Amino acid sequence: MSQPDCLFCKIIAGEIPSTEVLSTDTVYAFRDINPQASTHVLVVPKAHHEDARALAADAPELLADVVRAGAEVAAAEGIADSGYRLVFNTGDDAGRTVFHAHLHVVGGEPLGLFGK
Ligand code: DGP
Repeated sequence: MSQPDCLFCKIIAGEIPSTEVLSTDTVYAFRDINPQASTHVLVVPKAHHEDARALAADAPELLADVVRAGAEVAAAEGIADSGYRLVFNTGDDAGRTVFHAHLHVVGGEPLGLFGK
């Protein structure tokens, strides 16, 4: 269930290189190309779903796998106790740029409040 023109489907397939952090049967985690903190990892479902809203509606078990993997990534990165942020940017106002659901795992340093 991949989409031929989807950047993250190509990363999952290994057609575009990435730095792997975690891979399971259902999810893949890799380092963000433009990190916003010392730890910035993206967790994506291997099956294509456009965004978090579609993932929640169509495959809630897979959404749970993604969030669980986010926590595993935080533990593996050594930031589980210091704290981290899990973010799904969904829709234009959130600045979403890639149309394959992805969870940002951000941390490793104090994070500012976000909004505008
Ligand atoms: P968003 O704004 O939520 O759609 O975030 C998309 C993220 O994807 C952004 O933080 C940068 C990252 N990204 C875009 N292209 C690539 C790429 O080719 N490789 C990697 N590793 N990350 C990418």
